[in-house]
Amino acid sequence: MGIKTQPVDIYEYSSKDNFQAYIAVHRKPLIIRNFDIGECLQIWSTDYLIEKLGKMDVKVHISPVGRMNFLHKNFTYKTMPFEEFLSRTSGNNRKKPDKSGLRPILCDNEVLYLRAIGFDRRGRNVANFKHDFPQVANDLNYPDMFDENKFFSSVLRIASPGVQIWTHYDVMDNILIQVSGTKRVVLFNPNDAPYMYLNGDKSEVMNIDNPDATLYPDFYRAVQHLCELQPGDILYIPAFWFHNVLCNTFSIGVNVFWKHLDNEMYDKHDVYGNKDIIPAAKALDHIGKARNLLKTVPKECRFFYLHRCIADLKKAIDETLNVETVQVSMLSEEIAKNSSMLAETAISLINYEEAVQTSSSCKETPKAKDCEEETVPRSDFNLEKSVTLNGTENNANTSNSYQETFGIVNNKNGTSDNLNFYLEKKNAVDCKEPIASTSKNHDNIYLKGDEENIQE
Ligand SMILES: O=C(O)CCC(=O)C(=O)O
Repeated sequence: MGIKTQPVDIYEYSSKDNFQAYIAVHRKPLIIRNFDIGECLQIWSTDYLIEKLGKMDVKVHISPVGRMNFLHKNFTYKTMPFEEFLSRTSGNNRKKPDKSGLRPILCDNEVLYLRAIGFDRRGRNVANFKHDFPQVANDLNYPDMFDENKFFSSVLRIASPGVQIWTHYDVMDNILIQVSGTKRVVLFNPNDAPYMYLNGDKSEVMNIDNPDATLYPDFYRAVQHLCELQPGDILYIPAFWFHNVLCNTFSIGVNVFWKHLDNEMYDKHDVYGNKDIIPAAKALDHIGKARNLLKTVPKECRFFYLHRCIADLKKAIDETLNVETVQVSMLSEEIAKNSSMLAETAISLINYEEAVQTSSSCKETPKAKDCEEETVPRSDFNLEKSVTLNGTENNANTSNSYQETFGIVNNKNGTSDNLNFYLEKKNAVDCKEPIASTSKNHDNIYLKGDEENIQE
């Protein structure tokens, strides 16, 4: 199973209007190489920055390993003078105290990372590079790409070689301006969210180059949009695109966020540009509440109501896609991905673990009798109606087996290798292995439930 990659496109910047018109249609990452970002390219040496900013205090991440992990916090924060931070960062990997006499804080191979925060005394720490670092602010230019009243923040980022920032999304459009050093950026389309193993706005997959195929099999389905930023490059990162950044060298950059949606969409307390937009945050909260509420419902009707929730969400997807019924032959990749997202929601809603356990117990006990008692397939899974499914039916001629395999076919190659998910219904009487099993991971989901619906 290989990782799928695609290079990020180069974009010739000409004007704000052209850029805005382009991204309104395309909404994909772009690299701009034809813009002069200013004197910083030549003059931002460590000596220069220490001279200008040396006495300021900065709060930095320190970690014993390059691959920083926000979910399992393998780093700590420390406030230190900018001068000390820069000496430690640029002279990384020292085994002994360097010429400035600094000893490692955590370990010999520690890495440091500055993600500047604002110095606002009211606690609204939205970073504003021009305001927070006036001594060097005029050294940097960036293109006029958005209306001024849409500006949200600009963030100075300085990293030791080897720092890798976990895969996450932001809710605002932004540009990442590379001033010094090089970094690899890997981006993922928001439509690949079903494969990202999300925990809030972050992916649980830390090693994106060699993801654990047992823990994260679906991660291989995501396309990695790749680029390597050189000094002077500007990367446009559309809101909701996941990104993972690996600093190949000591690296200095600045990024600028702007509100591409209406102002009232954004959480007023968001200082990092990563709080989910207000209606979506509320919706997610409601889903969490729905899950908890339905835990209090007796089991025999819990599935019924969980499925009703799913049916409602499914309607929302249909409305969004503006399709009532989609023929397999017409199914676009995008729709397939959205449907897969729905499947993910569904799976979490129906108590995934229990479903999988039941599924494996069925496989391990292939005797009809055992399975009859233990497992009755979920048969009223409404997701199947969210798309017109590629179904094979095998019930009429066989006395005791009934199975449908539903899938979403990638229209591009027409194969079932790219099935995003599939569901199976199986007659409880016959617990043989599935007749067709094409999806590697999206498991045969059997739930305890009523048998009547099997005979559709
Ligand atoms: O370049 C970096 O240091 C990280 C950039 C990033 O994570 C972001 O733009 O959200």
